[in-house]
Amino acid sequence: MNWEKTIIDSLEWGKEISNREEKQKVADKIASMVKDGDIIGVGSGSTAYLALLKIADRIRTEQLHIHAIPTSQEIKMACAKLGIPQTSLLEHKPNWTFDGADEIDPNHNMIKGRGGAMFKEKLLISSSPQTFIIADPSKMVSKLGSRFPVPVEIFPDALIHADQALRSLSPVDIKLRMAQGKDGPIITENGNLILDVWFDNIPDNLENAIKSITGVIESGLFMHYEVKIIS
Ligand code: ABF
Repeated sequence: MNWEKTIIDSLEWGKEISNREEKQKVADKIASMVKDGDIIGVGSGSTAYLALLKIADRIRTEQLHIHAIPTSQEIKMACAKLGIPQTSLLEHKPNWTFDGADEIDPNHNMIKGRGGAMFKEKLLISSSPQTFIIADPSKMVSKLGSRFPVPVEIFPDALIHADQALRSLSPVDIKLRMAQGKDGPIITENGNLILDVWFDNIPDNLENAIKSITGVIESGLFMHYEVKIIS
Protein backbone atom coordinates (compact mmCIF):
# COMPACT_ATOMS: atom_id res chain seq x y z
CA MET A 1 0.00 0.00 0.00
CA ASN A 2 1.27 3.48 -0.86
CA TRP A 3 0.80 4.85 2.65
CA GLU A 4 2.55 8.13 1.99
CA LYS A 5 0.06 8.89 -0.83
CA THR A 6 -2.84 7.86 1.41
CA ILE A 7 -1.69 10.21 4.16
CA ILE A 8 -0.85 13.12 1.89
CA ASP A 9 -4.16 12.74 0.02
CA SER A 10 -6.07 12.89 3.29
CA LEU A 11 -4.64 16.32 4.13
CA GLU A 12 -6.44 19.54 3.36
CA TRP A 13 -4.03 20.30 0.50
CA GLY A 14 -3.38 16.66 -0.35
CA LYS A 15 -5.30 16.05 -3.56
CA GLU A 16 -4.13 19.19 -5.27
CA ILE A 17 -1.63 21.77 -4.10
CA SER A 18 -3.00 25.26 -4.70
CA ASN A 19 -0.59 27.85 -6.20
CA ARG A 20 1.79 24.99 -6.83
CA GLU A 21 4.14 26.92 -9.14
CA GLU A 22 4.53 29.82 -6.70
CA LYS A 23 4.99 27.44 -3.79
CA GLN A 24 7.59 25.48 -5.71
CA LYS A 25 9.65 28.66 -6.25
CA VAL A 26 9.90 29.42 -2.52
CA ALA A 27 10.37 25.73 -1.70
CA ASP A 28 13.34 25.63 -4.10
CA LYS A 29 14.86 28.69 -2.43
CA ILE A 30 14.76 27.07 1.00
CA ALA A 31 16.09 23.76 -0.31
CA SER A 32 19.10 25.59 -1.78
CA MET A 33 19.97 26.91 1.71
CA VAL A 34 20.52 23.46 3.23
CA LYS A 35 24.14 22.73 4.15
CA ASP A 36 25.90 19.52 5.05
CA GLY A 37 25.55 18.79 8.79
CA ASP A 38 22.44 20.93 9.32
CA ILE A 39 19.79 19.99 11.85
CA ILE A 40 16.61 21.53 10.49
CA GLY A 41 13.20 22.05 12.06
CA VAL A 42 10.69 21.20 9.34
CA GLY A 43 7.27 22.85 9.39
CA SER A 44 4.06 21.37 8.03
CA GLY A 45 1.85 22.07 5.03
CA SER A 46 2.22 21.75 1.28
CA THR A 47 5.01 24.33 0.80
CA ALA A 48 7.14 22.60 3.43
CA TYR A 49 6.40 19.28 1.74
CA LEU A 50 7.55 20.62 -1.65
CA ALA A 51 10.74 21.88 0.02
CA LEU A 52 11.33 18.45 1.54
CA LEU A 53 11.06 16.80 -1.88
CA LYS A 54 13.80 19.11 -3.16
CA ILE A 55 15.93 18.60 -0.05
CA ALA A 56 15.67 14.83 -0.51
CA ASP A 57 16.95 15.27 -4.08
CA ARG A 58 19.95 17.24 -2.81
CA ILE A 59 20.66 14.63 -0.12
CA ARG A 60 20.75 11.95 -2.81
CA THR A 61 22.75 13.79 -5.43
CA GLU A 62 25.19 15.66 -3.17
CA GLN A 63 25.38 13.07 -0.39
CA LEU A 64 24.51 15.63 2.27
CA HIS A 65 24.19 14.50 5.88
CA ILE A 66 21.39 16.36 7.55
CA HIS A 67 18.74 15.66 10.20
CA ALA A 68 15.15 16.91 10.23
CA ILE A 69 13.05 17.62 13.30
CA PRO A 70 9.48 17.27 12.00
CA THR A 71 6.55 19.31 13.34
CA SER A 72 3.85 16.78 12.47
CA GLN A 73 3.17 13.14 11.68
CA GLU A 74 2.57 14.05 8.05
CA ILE A 75 6.09 15.50 7.77
CA LYS A 76 7.58 12.70 9.87
CA MET A 77 6.19 10.13 7.45
CA ALA A 78 7.25 12.16 4.42
CA CYS A 79 10.82 12.29 5.83
CA ALA A 80 10.76 8.53 6.43
CA LYS A 81 9.54 7.88 2.90
CA LEU A 82 12.10 10.25 1.35
CA GLY A 83 14.99 8.83 3.35
CA ILE A 84 15.63 12.02 5.31
CA PRO A 85 17.11 11.13 8.73
CA GLN A 86 15.18 12.49 11.70
CA THR A 87 15.94 13.52 15.24
CA SER A 88 14.00 15.27 18.01
CA LEU A 89 14.22 18.31 20.24
CA LEU A 90 15.20 16.02 23.10
CA GLU A 91 18.33 15.02 21.24
CA HIS A 92 19.31 18.07 19.21
CA LYS A 93 18.79 21.78 18.95
CA PRO A 94 17.94 22.81 15.39
CA ASN A 95 20.37 25.13 13.53
CA TRP A 96 17.38 26.62 11.80
CA THR A 97 13.72 25.94 10.99
CA PHE A 98 11.54 26.50 7.96
CA ASP A 99 7.77 26.52 7.94
CA GLY A 100 4.76 27.78 6.01
CA ALA A 101 2.01 30.18 7.08
CA ASP A 102 -1.60 30.98 6.28
CA GLU A 103 -1.48 34.77 6.67
CA ILE A 104 1.46 37.17 7.10
CA ASP A 105 0.97 40.87 7.82
CA PRO A 106 3.40 43.70 6.93
CA ASN A 107 5.07 43.35 10.37
CA HIS A 108 5.57 39.60 9.80
CA ASN A 109 2.96 38.64 12.39
CA MET A 110 1.32 35.41 11.29
CA ILE A 111 -1.65 33.10 11.50
CA LYS A 112 -0.69 29.45 11.14
CA GLY A 113 -2.26 26.13 12.01
CA ARG A 114 -4.61 25.11 9.19
CA GLY A 115 -3.10 21.66 9.61
CA GLY A 116 -3.58 21.79 13.39
CA ALA A 117 0.15 21.41 14.14
CA MET A 118 0.69 24.92 15.55
CA PHE A 119 1.85 23.74 18.99
CA LYS A 120 4.83 21.85 17.60
CA GLU A 121 5.42 24.55 14.97
CA LYS A 122 5.63 27.21 17.68
CA LEU A 123 7.88 24.96 19.75
CA LEU A 124 10.32 24.50 16.86
CA ILE A 125 10.31 28.19 15.97
CA SER A 126 10.91 29.09 19.62
CA SER A 127 13.74 26.56 19.85
CA SER A 128 15.55 27.70 16.68
CA PRO A 129 18.09 30.49 16.43
CA GLN A 130 16.72 31.30 13.00
CA THR A 131 13.42 30.66 11.23
CA PHE A 132 12.49 31.08 7.59
CA ILE A 133 8.85 31.29 6.58
CA ILE A 134 8.25 30.11 3.04
CA ALA A 135 5.27 31.95 1.66
CA ASP A 136 3.88 32.39 -1.81
CA PRO A 137 2.39 35.85 -2.48
CA SER A 138 -1.15 34.67 -1.62
CA LYS A 139 -0.16 34.55 2.07
CA MET A 140 0.49 38.29 2.40
CA VAL A 141 -2.38 40.27 3.97
CA SER A 142 -2.67 43.88 5.07
CA LYS A 143 -4.52 42.82 8.23
CA LEU A 144 -4.36 39.51 10.12
CA GLY A 145 -7.62 37.62 10.33
CA SER A 146 -8.84 38.79 6.90
CA ARG A 147 -9.09 35.28 5.53
CA PHE A 148 -8.42 32.86 8.36
CA PRO A 149 -9.56 32.41 11.94
CA VAL A 150 -7.06 32.02 14.78
CA PRO A 151 -6.89 28.29 15.58
CA VAL A 152 -6.70 27.50 19.28
CA GLU A 153 -5.79 24.01 20.53
CA ILE A 154 -7.82 23.12 23.63
CA PHE A 155 -7.48 20.28 26.12
CA PRO A 156 -10.83 18.46 25.62
CA ASP A 157 -12.08 18.73 29.21
CA ALA A 158 -11.49 22.48 29.09
CA LEU A 159 -13.68 23.04 26.02
CA ILE A 160 -16.54 24.82 27.78
CA HIS A 161 -14.32 26.88 30.04
CA ALA A 162 -12.01 27.90 27.20
CA ASP A 163 -14.90 28.72 24.88
CA GLN A 164 -16.37 31.07 27.52
CA ALA A 165 -13.03 32.69 28.23
CA LEU A 166 -12.34 33.18 24.52
CA ARG A 167 -15.73 34.92 24.15
CA SER A 168 -14.54 37.56 26.62
CA LEU A 169 -11.86 38.53 24.04
CA SER A 170 -14.63 39.79 21.69
CA PRO A 171 -14.37 37.37 18.79
CA VAL A 172 -16.77 37.60 15.87
CA ASP A 173 -17.34 33.86 15.85
CA ILE A 174 -16.02 30.61 17.33
CA LYS A 175 -16.33 27.21 15.66
CA LEU A 176 -15.22 23.77 16.75
CA ARG A 177 -13.09 22.41 13.89
CA MET A 178 -14.72 19.29 12.45
CA ALA A 179 -12.98 16.40 10.69
CA GLN A 180 -13.49 16.49 6.92
CA GLY A 181 -16.27 14.13 5.83
CA LYS A 182 -16.88 12.92 9.38
CA ASP A 183 -19.40 13.74 12.08
CA GLY A 184 -16.87 14.31 14.83
CA PRO A 185 -14.39 17.04 15.69
CA ILE A 186 -10.76 17.05 14.59
CA ILE A 187 -8.51 15.52 17.22
CA THR A 188 -4.97 16.93 17.10
CA GLU A 189 -1.83 14.80 17.29
CA ASN A 190 -1.73 15.75 20.96
CA GLY A 191 -5.26 14.41 21.55
CA ASN A 192 -6.88 17.85 21.76
CA LEU A 193 -9.65 19.85 20.06
CA ILE A 194 -9.35 22.98 17.92
CA LEU A 195 -11.53 26.06 18.21
CA ASP A 196 -11.31 28.34 15.16
CA VAL A 197 -11.78 31.85 16.47
CA TRP A 198 -12.60 34.74 14.12
CA PHE A 199 -11.53 38.23 15.18
CA ASP A 200 -12.19 41.59 13.54
CA ASN A 201 -9.15 43.02 15.23
CA ILE A 202 -6.00 41.30 16.36
CA PRO A 203 -4.20 43.47 18.92
CA ASP A 204 -0.58 42.89 19.93
CA ASN A 205 -1.51 41.26 23.24
CA LEU A 206 -4.03 38.78 21.83
CA GLU A 207 -1.59 35.86 21.58
CA ASN A 208 -0.72 36.17 25.28
CA ALA A 209 -4.34 36.71 26.29
CA ILE A 210 -5.36 33.48 24.53
CA LYS A 211 -2.40 31.55 25.95
CA SER A 212 -3.28 32.58 29.52
CA ILE A 213 -6.63 30.75 29.40
CA THR A 214 -6.50 27.50 31.37
CA GLY A 215 -6.92 24.60 28.98
CA VAL A 216 -5.40 26.37 25.98
CA ILE A 217 -2.42 24.38 24.75
CA GLU A 218 -1.37 26.86 22.05
CA SER A 219 -2.76 29.12 19.36
CA GLY A 220 -1.84 29.65 15.73
CA LEU A 221 -1.20 33.34 16.32
CA PHE A 222 2.48 34.31 16.00
CA MET A 223 3.01 37.93 17.06
CA HIS A 224 6.49 39.47 16.89
CA TYR A 225 8.48 36.31 16.27
CA GLU A 226 11.84 36.85 14.65
CA VAL A 227 11.31 35.24 11.28
CA LYS A 228 12.65 35.87 7.82
CA ILE A 229 10.10 35.64 5.05
CA ILE A 230 11.19 33.83 1.89
CA SER A 231 8.77 34.78 -0.86
C1 ABF B 1 1.88 25.03 8.23
O1 ABF B 1 1.56 25.00 6.90
C2 ABF B 1 0.70 25.64 8.91
O2 ABF B 1 0.94 26.36 10.05
C3 ABF B 1 0.04 26.44 7.87
O3 ABF B 1 -1.29 26.38 8.16
C4 ABF B 1 0.36 25.66 6.65
C5 ABF B 1 0.47 26.39 5.35
O4 ABF B 1 0.30 25.38 4.41
P1 ABF B 1 0.52 25.49 2.89
O5 ABF B 1 1.98 25.58 2.67
O6 ABF B 1 -0.07 24.22 2.40
O7 ABF B 1 -0.22 26.70 2.41
O8 ABF B 1 3.01 25.73 8.41
